[in-house]
Amino acid sequence: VKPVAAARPYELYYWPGLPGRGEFVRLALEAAGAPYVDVARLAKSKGGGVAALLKALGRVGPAQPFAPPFLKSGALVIAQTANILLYLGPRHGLVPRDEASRFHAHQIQLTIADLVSEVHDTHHPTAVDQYYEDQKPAAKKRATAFLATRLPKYLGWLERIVAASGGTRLVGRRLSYPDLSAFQLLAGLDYAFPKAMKRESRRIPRLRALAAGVAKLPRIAAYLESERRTPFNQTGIFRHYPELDR
Ligand SMILES: N[C@@H](CCC(=O)N[C@@H](CS)C(=O)NCC(=O)O)C(=O)O
Repeated sequence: VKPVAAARPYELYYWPGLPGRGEFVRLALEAAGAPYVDVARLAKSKGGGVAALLKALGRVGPAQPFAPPFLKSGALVIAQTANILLYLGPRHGLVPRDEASRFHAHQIQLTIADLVSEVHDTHHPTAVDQYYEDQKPAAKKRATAFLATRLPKYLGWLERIVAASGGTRLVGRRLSYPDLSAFQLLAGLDYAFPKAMKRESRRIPRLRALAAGVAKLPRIAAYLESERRTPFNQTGIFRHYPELDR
């Protein structure tokens, strides 16, 4: 009998030192108990570091990623957070099997990606490659508008999806990858905009309960306690600038 070959670990490529968009992928890998190497966090002597990320990012070909995160699975290279999750979901039972549910999960994930971009733009409204300090007045305007209308609209939508799916999850009644992302989303928003989120929380009881449940999943709870989990900080997407919160 041929021994079953051990599955090769996935290679996740994301900037070290910040949770960023890589965290949405990490949470899925951790929830699945899937072996993975976080390449840029690996020592340079072990073939890791930012140099390894840049080398992989610069490898020209039809599947060349535009930006991290990207995932290597064997010979396959997949970029775009929602696309990576679209790939991982069915491989690890993190999405129901039927086609409609898969597209609903992807639809939710793409919408979360839109929200993540809008959060990013609250501190970088004018130019992605310039400092926050150089675009503060525009950031204030953008954050004010975001908190007044966009945040409640997105969160209200997610809350209604949970209610319509049976009250506990985003897709049907079992855990799926958008639930993990919703947990990360709320954690990030709580960090960045504690005042606004205190106000919003009354309107999203089901989403709050969903996120609290995700944090208690044994693998996720263990991950959150581990050094693999990077705390939010001022270099990621979710940044806490008190002047932008209200
Ligand atoms: N839509 C992409 C966005 C990827 C992205 O913007 N990645 C950031 C880090 S979170 C980056 O490295 N951007 C570099 C760039 O846009 O030049 C996704 O969801 O994965």
